[in-house]
Amino acid sequence: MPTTSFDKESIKQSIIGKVQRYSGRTLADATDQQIYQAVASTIRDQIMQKWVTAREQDKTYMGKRLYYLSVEFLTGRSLHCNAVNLCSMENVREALMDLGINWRHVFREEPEPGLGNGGLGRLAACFMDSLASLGMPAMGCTIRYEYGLFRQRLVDGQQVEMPDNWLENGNVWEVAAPDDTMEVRFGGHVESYEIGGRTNYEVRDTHTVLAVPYDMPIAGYDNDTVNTLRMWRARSPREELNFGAFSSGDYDKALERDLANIICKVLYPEDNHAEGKRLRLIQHYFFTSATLQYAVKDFKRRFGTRFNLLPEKITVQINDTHPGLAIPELMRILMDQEGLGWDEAQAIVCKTIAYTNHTVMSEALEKWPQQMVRDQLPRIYMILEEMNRRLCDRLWNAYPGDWDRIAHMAILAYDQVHMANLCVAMSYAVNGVSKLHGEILKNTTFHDYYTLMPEKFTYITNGITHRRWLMACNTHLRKLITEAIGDKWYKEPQALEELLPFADDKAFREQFQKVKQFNKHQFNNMLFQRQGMRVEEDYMYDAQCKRLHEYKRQLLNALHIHVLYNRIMDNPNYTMVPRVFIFAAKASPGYYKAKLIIRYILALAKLIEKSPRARQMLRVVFVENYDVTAAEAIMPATELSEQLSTAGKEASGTGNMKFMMNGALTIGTLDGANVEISEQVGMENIYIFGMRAETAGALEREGGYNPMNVFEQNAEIRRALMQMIDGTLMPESPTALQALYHDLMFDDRYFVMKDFGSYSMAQHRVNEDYQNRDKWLRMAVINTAKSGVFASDRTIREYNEKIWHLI
Ligand code: 26Q
Repeated sequence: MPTTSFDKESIKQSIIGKVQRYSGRTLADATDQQIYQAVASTIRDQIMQKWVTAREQDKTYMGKRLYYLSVEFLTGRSLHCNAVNLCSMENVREALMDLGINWRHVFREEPEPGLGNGGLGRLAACFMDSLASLGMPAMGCTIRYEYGLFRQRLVDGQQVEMPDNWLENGNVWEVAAPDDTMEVRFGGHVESYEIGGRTNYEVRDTHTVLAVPYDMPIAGYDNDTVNTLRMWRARSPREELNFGAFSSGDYDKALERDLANIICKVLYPEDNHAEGKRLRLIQHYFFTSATLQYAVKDFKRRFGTRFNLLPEKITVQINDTHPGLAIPELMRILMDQEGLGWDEAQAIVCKTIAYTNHTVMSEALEKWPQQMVRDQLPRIYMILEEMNRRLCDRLWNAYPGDWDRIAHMAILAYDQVHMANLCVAMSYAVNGVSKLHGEILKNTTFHDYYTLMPEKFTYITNGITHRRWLMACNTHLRKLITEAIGDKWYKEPQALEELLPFADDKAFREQFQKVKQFNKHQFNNMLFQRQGMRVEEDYMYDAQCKRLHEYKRQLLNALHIHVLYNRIMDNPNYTMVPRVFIFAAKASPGYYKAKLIIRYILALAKLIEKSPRARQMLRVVFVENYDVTAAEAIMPATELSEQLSTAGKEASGTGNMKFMMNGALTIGTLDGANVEISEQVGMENIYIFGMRAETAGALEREGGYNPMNVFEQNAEIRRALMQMIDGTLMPESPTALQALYHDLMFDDRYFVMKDFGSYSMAQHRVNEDYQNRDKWLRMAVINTAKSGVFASDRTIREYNEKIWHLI
């Protein structure tokens, strides 16, 4: 049973003592940051107690271990969730209260590690929480970026990027593990030599970089499991020598130092877009190689050189193709370092690595120029060539003469390395992240592979950890639910379904509403603290929070608000339920159109602010610097969740689940996990609109449609579009939005115009239903009650049953 020696009194003493020892201050003189450090390290002490025991047990553990490789882990702040998982939150809160300190003020001092872009990175973090909470032995592996995703500011109606120096005040949660340092080699050339009839390969004249692990403990909920999130940091193997090397003209050695200093510098800010940048390739290989070397070292510690056992004792899940070089890297280690032959090595690799796909957008499928891989990783490239040769032999037998198909399926083709083909061909499981996405992978993206090896393909619908996304971020709702149905749902989130009868209980609905009202107030506190702004708390809260991307169609939402504005201004009798439209989104710094959409939204917000009458019904707020912390304030306050992606494009979505769990209704397309949300709650408790995935896919393959018809037939759209370019929106730069106008009119590849009518009608139904308070609240309660299947505990159990077989 979990240790619970950290009662209120000992927590108080610990905080006072630490403030004194670390900061040389009394509590009364300490800053919030100093108090935060003391509280966090108190909680850390508690985790460390368990971690020590967990690591002792690890040493003798002979079962299977999971390595979850991801180039991003968007963990969010740790203090609150750690306190929740240790069941210490009440004690911490009361201890601080006794000391005259508001816990919220202390907790907000924690810097958020922005080590991810969006969905894929946040999913990895939710998985870590569920793995530990279900007691599964797992290690998350990633890069310790010095700078996380840029911080976003909005200046003069535009996004401005600032560096995210998240390590500025140190990181309480990490512990360096220099004993597990690995060497990762780049460049050089391959030499071969024969020994006893066998050809061996060695790479000479490489640039060597040290990979030093920094470990972050991941404590399970109310159990003794503490897993590790291992973040690799690059170091130069010859820090001292280098300066000398540089001045003496040994530039290769100097490069070695520079390489080490630059690898972990910054997270690439592109989401769902794969640019073939050399440094990115180096980042991917760096952490993948370090992880696999470590995994094999640990395997050997446990099982010696009985490598035939490897697939039984280790499983490697790669989060999209980014860590896909794990495949040739494991081959390299087994052959070049452990002396296995090709066939033996490949049989092991193909039973050890499993691949999750997160996108079907062609611009996000990872490809590398062959020359780049050959230059940076010559031995890995050789292995890829041989792998490709053998694969193409096999494909030739299956599809004799069908060159186009074979090239389409090959690892190496048209001077590029196709990471998705590598991962599909060489892994033992390929999964999509929602039911619809799984179908699209089988029928379209990987159709040819599916025909050849159907047994590999599966889907596992994403999930979110209900501990962060309900228990921690919405404390009042947590209490209300627990009063109604008890606390079984903490460990079995599907028990949330027991809330269903309460949807018909008027007193409960009113309580539910009161919690929402409180959360709207808390949202405003955050908004005021972050950007000095407040909005009405009695308006409906409607939110679209996610990365800015054309396929996610923030533009559809904005265009609709624009039309509403015109209706209000044109018709003195027009009324609607007053609404706050919340946007939060970062655009990749180089994504011109995404940035333009932000400008459009901000211009709309400004236009509305100028009209007292419009403001009585409409407010638009753009929450700056969307991050996990902002989401934790937005989700609980939201009543309507906007999930507008062009059908077939959003692999799953996970924000949709967070809103739903917190009692928001969804307005959305039948895309990604929205499909399953609609199945859970029933069509009467969700607002579905727009083209279906099949229709949209067919239309796309036909080469699109002519938006001009919509323009001609719909006077409201026509008016809004004209205002985009006539100076109504941005009098100071009337032509700025021209590119948006142009795409809507002539190149509407995401079907914004086509879906507008249907969206507008769905919004009309929302407006009607919201006025029936009982009806709306009933639907809201049903949404929370049905959200249990979208808890990541369910997702992780499914991965374990279908793919990992850990316990
Ligand atoms: C790859 C190579 C080079 C440069 C960039 C990239 C890159 C980086 C990030 C490619 C893709 C991503 C991120 C993808 C992502 O977040 N996908 C989302 O994954 C979620 C979790 O499964 C889904 O819910 C979302 O639907 C999906 O968009």
